[in-house]
Formats: sequence, structure tokens, C-alpha cells
Amino acid sequence: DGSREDLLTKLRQQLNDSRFEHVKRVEQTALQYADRYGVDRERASIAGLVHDYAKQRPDADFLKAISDYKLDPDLKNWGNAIWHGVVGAELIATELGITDQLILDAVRFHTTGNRYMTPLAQLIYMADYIEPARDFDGVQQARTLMTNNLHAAVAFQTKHTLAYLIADNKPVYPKTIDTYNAWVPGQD
Ligand code: DGI
Ligand code: FE
Ligand code: FE
Ligand code: FE
Repeated sequence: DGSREDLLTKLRQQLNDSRFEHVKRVEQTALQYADRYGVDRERASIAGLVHDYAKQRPDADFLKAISDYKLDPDLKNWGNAIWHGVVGAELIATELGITDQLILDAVRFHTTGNRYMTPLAQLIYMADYIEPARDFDGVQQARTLMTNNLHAAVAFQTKHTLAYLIADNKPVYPKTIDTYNAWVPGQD
């Protein structure tokens, strides 16, 4: 409809071709599973489209936003991988006029996950991971889990992303570890 077309126009101005195609695939993947997990289709569409809205912004924009929106100053020690979701949500609210906190939280948590994620946030976290162009060891297993167990799929991504970061000597954002502790270990 008209609002989706307006959003696509704004996204096209912010994103290169391959990322613009990626966000449309994330939207379609989210819609594919929305009914299965009781997620509102309109929210799934919007959140899928905007989740990487800020990914191509210069570092200076994020550093300014961390100050302007009084976000945790420790964020300044991180980089685009963390900022485009956590800080990007603030830019989306201001620049796209999106006020729905469910959508903004889904964007906020799409990279690191979070201890508390709504079904919408879980869906976007997973759709970004398994969209059809993703090709990595384990993606097929993640897609299979996604057909009938959203919690298991979130746990799978969380575990594998943390393992990948550690194997590559990458810094782990504390929220990523908190997500792991909330979603992965068993009860015993
Ligand atoms: O923006 P996309 O590429 O579509 O996907 P994304 O926002 O899920 O970003 C994925 C990247 O973010 C992936 O390369 C792993 C990285 N990442 C996730 N958690 C952390 C992280 N990078 C660091 N350094 N620390 C984290 O805790
Ligand atoms: Fe992203
Ligand atoms: Fe992701
Ligand atoms: Fe993405």
C-alpha cells in the first residue's frame, strides 16, 4: 500500500542496492512466519524493512545520536555492528516517524538479541539470519528449527553467533552474552 511505498522510497535513499534487496528479503521471510508465531503482519513488514535502516550511516551520526538521546555512554566504545540496531532504532523513530515500540525494539535487538524479546523481535532476529540469500554452515538447520520452534531457533542463532565471535577473536558486546545466558543454557 501507500505507506509501504513511502517507506521503500526512504530506504532506497539510505541503502545500497544489495542491502535494499536484503531488507526486502528479511521482510518477506518475516511475513512467511508471521502467522505461524502470531505476529502482526503489518509490524513484521515494517520491522523487516527498516531493521538495517541505519547500517550505512557514518560513525559520526551514531556518536552524535548516543549523546543526543542520552544512551549508555559505553556504546561509544563499540562500532557500526552494534550501533546500527541499538542506536539505529532512535534514528528510525526520529527520521521515519515510527513510534511503535514493538517495532523499535525489534530493530534495537536484531543484532545482539535481548533477554526479553517479543515474538516480533524474535521473528526479525531470525528472519535476518535465515533470509534466502544467507549461506553459512548451519543456516539450513536454523531454517528447519524455524518451521516449528521459534525459541529453539533463537537459541540456535544466539549460540552460533557467540561461538563465531569467539572463534574470530571478536569483541562480544555484553548484551550478546546476556542474550546467550537467557536463551541457551538448560535448567540444570
Ligand atoms: O546487519 P546484518 O549484516 O544484516 O546482520 P546483523 O545486524 O545481525 O549483524 C550481524 C553481524 O553483527 C555479524 O557479523 C555478527 C555481528 N555481531 C553480533 N553480535 C555481536 C557482533 N559483533 C560484535 N563485535 N559483537 C557482538 O556482540
Ligand atoms: Fe543488521
Ligand atoms: Fe542478524
Ligand atoms: Fe540485516
